[in-house]
This record gives sequence, structure tokens and C-alpha cells, in this order.
Amino acid sequence: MLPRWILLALIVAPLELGSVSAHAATVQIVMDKLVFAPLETQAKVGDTIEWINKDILAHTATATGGDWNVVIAPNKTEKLVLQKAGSVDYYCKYHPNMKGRIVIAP
Ligand SMILES: [Cu+2]
Repeated sequence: MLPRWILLALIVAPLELGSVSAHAATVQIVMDKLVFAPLETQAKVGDTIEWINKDILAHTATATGGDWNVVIAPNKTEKLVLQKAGSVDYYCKYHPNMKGRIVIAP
């Protein structure tokens, strides 16, 4: 027979993990043929943005205000956890015509 505190830990731990993962989401943005899709993304603080580069060129997701700069190699995926609320315009440093926006709710 297991001690009672171990049984409690086994029951409580998965519940806590579940509530955290239910709150934060993963939002995907695809880079394909020099375009971010979708062009505008809705997310929340704590969400993870997953940039998926389907091109054979490297791209960046660079916030115009300097909050973040993510480099995504060809056929790779990079992740970023959003820390701050606001509407953030971003672009690709290598292809400045590539632009997108993430609207981050608190
Ligand atoms: Cu690019």
C-alpha cells in the first residue's frame, strides 16, 4: 500500500498540468512562397507561436518594435512564447515585403 501523500500527488499533479496546458495554446504561422499565412494572427500572452518555413529560403520573423527576432531555416520550425500583450507588426529581414501581424491579448 502506498503512503497517502503519494496517492494525493499522483491525483493532483495531472490536474494542475492539465489546467496550464488548457490555458496556453500553440498557434501556427506558415511561411510559404514568401508569404506569412495567416497575415494576421490572434493569440494570448503565454501562447506559443510556431513558425513553419516551407520555403527553400531562410526567413525571419522580426518584430518592428524590436521585441523579438526569430530566424527560421528552410524547412524548419521555430517557436516563440509571447510575453507581452499588444499588436505587433513583424516582417522578414531578408524579404522585407513579407509582413504579418500578431494581435496578442493579455
Ligand atoms: Cu524571408
